[in-house]
Amino acid sequence: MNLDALYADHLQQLDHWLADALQRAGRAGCSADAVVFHSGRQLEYHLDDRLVIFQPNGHFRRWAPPLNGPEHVVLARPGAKPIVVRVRPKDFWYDTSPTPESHWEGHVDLHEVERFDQVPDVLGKLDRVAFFGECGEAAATLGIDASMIEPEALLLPLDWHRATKTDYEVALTRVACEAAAKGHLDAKERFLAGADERQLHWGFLQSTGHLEHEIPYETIVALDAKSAILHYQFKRGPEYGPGKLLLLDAGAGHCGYAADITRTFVRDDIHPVMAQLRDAVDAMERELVAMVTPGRSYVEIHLEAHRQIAGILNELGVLKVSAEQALESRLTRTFMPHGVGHLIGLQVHDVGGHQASPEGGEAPPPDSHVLRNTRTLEPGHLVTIEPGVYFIPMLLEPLRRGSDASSVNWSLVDELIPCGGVRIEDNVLCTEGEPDDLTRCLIEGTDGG
Ligand SMILES: [Mn+2]
Repeated sequence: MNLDALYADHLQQLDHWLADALQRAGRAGCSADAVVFHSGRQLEYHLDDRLVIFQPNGHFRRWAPPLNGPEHVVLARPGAKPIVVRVRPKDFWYDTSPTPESHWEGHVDLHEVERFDQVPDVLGKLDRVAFFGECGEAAATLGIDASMIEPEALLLPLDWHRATKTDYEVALTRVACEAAAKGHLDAKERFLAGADERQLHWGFLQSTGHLEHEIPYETIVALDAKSAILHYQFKRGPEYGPGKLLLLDAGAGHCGYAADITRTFVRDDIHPVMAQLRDAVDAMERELVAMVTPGRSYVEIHLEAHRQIAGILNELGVLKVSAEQALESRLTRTFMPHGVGHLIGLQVHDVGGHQASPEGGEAPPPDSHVLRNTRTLEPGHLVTIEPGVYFIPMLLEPLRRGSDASSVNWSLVDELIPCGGVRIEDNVLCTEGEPDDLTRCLIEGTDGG
């Protein structure tokens, strides 16, 4: 993998997308020739001198993914080499020593200053330049008018283009996926050996080689019934366990790019229907992954998940009505109340998923479904596919009391509620041909078995 060459191609592609975005913005009445991307400003906790964990914003990071830290800027102008100003303060409290030479540095016009107020000395006067970043003060220091901070006419096309990953971005994502997959493999062993949720979390960090603040999102480590809480945020210690089922939704990161993997593992003494459900969701997920092909609406994959879940719940005897009737009565929404997945990249839930076009326009999911991505798939789109089936008391209760109550086998449901739920999630690249599942092969070997 030659990151140096991939980065050079990446910059060319970003240049092309930036030119396109500036043209669209121009047609919408926003005249800019260039953009300054600011990584962000360091925050401290209120009335405290402790630093909030810093994360550069995605639009900045796309230009120089290995460059982390506050106050750095990229000045990007179509057709010109990007100018990067790295702000490296003189400091004896924190380590600001030079970073090792990296593959990207030779491809940009790189400058270094000690303070942000020296950045204008490098960039000069900035006319018709837009500013991207959350810090209006920084824009003012650069002499950029507030009206040019993230103008929507420019933000929307740049968000739109974020969905398509360059080969360089895919290469960085693969590194994140390898770390995350290792974490899942190790977690399976620890779970079967009886680890509790805290031990599973610590083990995951250790096997990915990540510190707590380096993972792209809070791990979801849920034993048994807690696996039916979609974003279960706590971790129980020895007071609970060993569990019979583990739902682990946990990822890793590399240069800002996220991997987002979910696996559900069961022990032999789990309720046999839950074990069958796990295998059925796993098989369904493979079929949904195969649907990640260019020209297909992502919504179609979501609706297919509901069709398949209706069939699975009927076959397992959870529902007493046909799959068709279950869909008709919207019963599957009780069991999969979330979307089938989302765009992924520099943000775990990446931007632009609900845009109808590069210029914007809302493309909401149909029929009040919850779904973070409604785009038509294109080669380069990187998405998650993550169907799930859960027994969530809060959602089951209205069904139990409602007019469709007789459609459900409640004695079986009551046996399954303590088991929680199942989710299987992989990260999938849409290509010109077959979809490229970046994660399943890492967890299960190339045979997929
Ligand atoms: Mn996800």
